[in-house]
Amino acid sequence: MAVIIDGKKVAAQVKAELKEKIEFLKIKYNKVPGLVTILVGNNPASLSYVNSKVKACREIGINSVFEKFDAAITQDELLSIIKKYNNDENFHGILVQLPLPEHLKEDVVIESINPLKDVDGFHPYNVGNLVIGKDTLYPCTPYGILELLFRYSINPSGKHVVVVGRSNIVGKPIANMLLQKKDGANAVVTICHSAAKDLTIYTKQADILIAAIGKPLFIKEDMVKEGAVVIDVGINRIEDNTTEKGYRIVGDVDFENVVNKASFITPVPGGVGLMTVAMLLKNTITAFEKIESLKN
Ligand code: BQF
Repeated sequence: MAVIIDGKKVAAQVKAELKEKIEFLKIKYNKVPGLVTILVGNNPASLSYVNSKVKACREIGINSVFEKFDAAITQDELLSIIKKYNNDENFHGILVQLPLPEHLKEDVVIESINPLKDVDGFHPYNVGNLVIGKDTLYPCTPYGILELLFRYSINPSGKHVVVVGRSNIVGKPIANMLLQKKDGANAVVTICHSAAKDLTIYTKQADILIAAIGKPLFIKEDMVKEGAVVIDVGINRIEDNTTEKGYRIVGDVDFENVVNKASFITPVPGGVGLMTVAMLLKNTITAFEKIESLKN
């Protein structure tokens, strides 16, 4: 039976530390970090993510503003809102909740954010810095995975990490972060994805398996090496008539069976997702400190 990694506990711990840090920053700078979260449209999942981010900010003392726009907002209108916040000294983080409606160009919108305020770490400037191993604003979900490993004393150095999935939000950045010759990283990394003829060939070799493929319960027991660390990044809705809502959320890993084979495993919900939000708070504080330090 694996140790079940408690994302709720670790996220609460991180948030408590960040709250103290903000108390200190308040004394040092006589101001607090500010984050604006921009939501376009009415996607219910996005709305619930944004609400939990705003709530988490307020819990720890980040000044949080929520800007909600109709799905019909034009690209130019959205860009001018971002420009306003790029130039507003009270805001150190700008988060545009993804996905955006079809008519808005995600890449153009992301590139319009001041890279110093890009708390999602999606701007090509920050992506480039991540790849070459410079300190930067890291994408929140991969950053949260590294934090979970660290807090459970799981040292990736010299281990074989297999990442299943190649998204710009999870797969590519986590692979690059774990590859760096740094404390908390220094792994041998394989990235594989849905086009593989037989994914099991790869997944079976993982000391640390990161599932970010977006398919419910895809990683089965026979795809996992005995004693592997299994990190489940998936958030999938599957039909379940026994629940009130008619669905439930499951990960990319067949938890019920894989739990018997792994040494550590993250649950869904209650695993990586909560760390995503905690690391957004951390990035907002990092952006604040960087921006303030540039003023001297
Ligand atoms: C949990 C996200 C896909 C697309 C856009 C806790 C979150 C999720 C799950 C959360 C996510 C996923 C977020 C749990 C933010 C993570 O207990 O399992 C928290 O709020 N997330 C997002 O903002 O945009 C997404 C996934």
